[in-house]
Amino acid sequence: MTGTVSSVDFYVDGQVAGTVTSAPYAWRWSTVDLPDGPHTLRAVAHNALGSAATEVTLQTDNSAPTGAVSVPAWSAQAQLPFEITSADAATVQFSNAWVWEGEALYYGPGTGRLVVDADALNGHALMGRAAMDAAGAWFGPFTCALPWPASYETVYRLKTPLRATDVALAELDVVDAHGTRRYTDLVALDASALARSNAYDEVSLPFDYDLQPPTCADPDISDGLEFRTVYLGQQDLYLDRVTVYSAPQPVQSVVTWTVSAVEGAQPVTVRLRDAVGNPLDTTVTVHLDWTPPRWLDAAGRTQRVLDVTSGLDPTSACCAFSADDGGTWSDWLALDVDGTPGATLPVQLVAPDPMTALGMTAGHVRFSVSDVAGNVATSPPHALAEAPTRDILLPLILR
Ligand SMILES: [Ca+2]
Ligand SMILES: [Ca+2]
Repeated sequence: MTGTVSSVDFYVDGQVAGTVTSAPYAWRWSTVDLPDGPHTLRAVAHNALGSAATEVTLQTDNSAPTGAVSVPAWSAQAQLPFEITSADAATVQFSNAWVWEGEALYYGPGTGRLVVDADALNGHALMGRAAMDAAGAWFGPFTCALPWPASYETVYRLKTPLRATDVALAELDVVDAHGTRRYTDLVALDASALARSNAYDEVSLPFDYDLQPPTCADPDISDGLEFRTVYLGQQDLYLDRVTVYSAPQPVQSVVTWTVSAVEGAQPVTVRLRDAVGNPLDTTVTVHLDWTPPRWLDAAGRTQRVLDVTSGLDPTSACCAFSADDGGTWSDWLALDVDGTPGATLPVQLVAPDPMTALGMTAGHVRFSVSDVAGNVATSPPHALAEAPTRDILLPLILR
């Protein structure tokens, strides 16, 4: 068709879904409210001479994948296996609780305010109001928590009242060193980039975090990573939270992931995505313990022991005897220990009489026990009987 295009009509399954009257005649189709399956999209361009149409058929899939994730109850290492069961997930991503609430980020004076919002995942958001709040930056958190070098995806959870085209909402970027080092372009966010009016949607910014230095060297200087939102003041905008995930990797039945090196319990969010990107988030609790059980007091054939993190595994308790002051040792002998696995209070181990158990005369005993995470502790040897104290006889002096 020749001549200047004056408008383009877009039809979804035969129904008018949008009209664009200015170049470049781009229209962003939100498929979120369509049922999964095939749909036709027809574009009709008009000019003074008439019209011309083009039509495509597209499959929509707005359903999250199904899947389940499990981790060992306890691990002695921060790198551990995640078992993933899913028929339709294509990729997997992890977030070691890398979540920053919008309402907890910094914002320039007058650029926004904290609001209660039932649509926000935690009930609170940072909001900029059109014509009331000034355009300006929402910034921070200056985090140094992300391991490097590694690739990530920053996910902004945003909402605006009206999914209109040609309404500039915000500009997003990822920076550190107070904005002097950039990890993404400045991404212009149009109101039509969100899938629905007045509902939260996610906007993703992938980035490569190649080098942390020279940032994060001085704990008194906040120069770590920022996930910035420049609010443009044209239309109301809500920021619920920013979540950082690892870059997508192919789903396998077992995927190894390194969690934060912190003993005890921590949440890890696992995001499965299907082939077109629909996400399913599952948060599992990972427990780390790399400290072996601690030996307390010992006397004769008894020894007390404690593990405060994962707790003791009583079935692992054993002892060994030595008849030559610790030069050589008997085989380990399993002990019968009362107590439930995971006990985090002191437990007393009692060795049997070495003559009864092994037919040997022994002078020393030592113990071994594991915690539930599998860390093994072996006690120092100690004498089975204290050397007899010599009675001291004092002369009785009569006067
Ligand atoms: Ca929030
Ligand atoms: Ca332990």
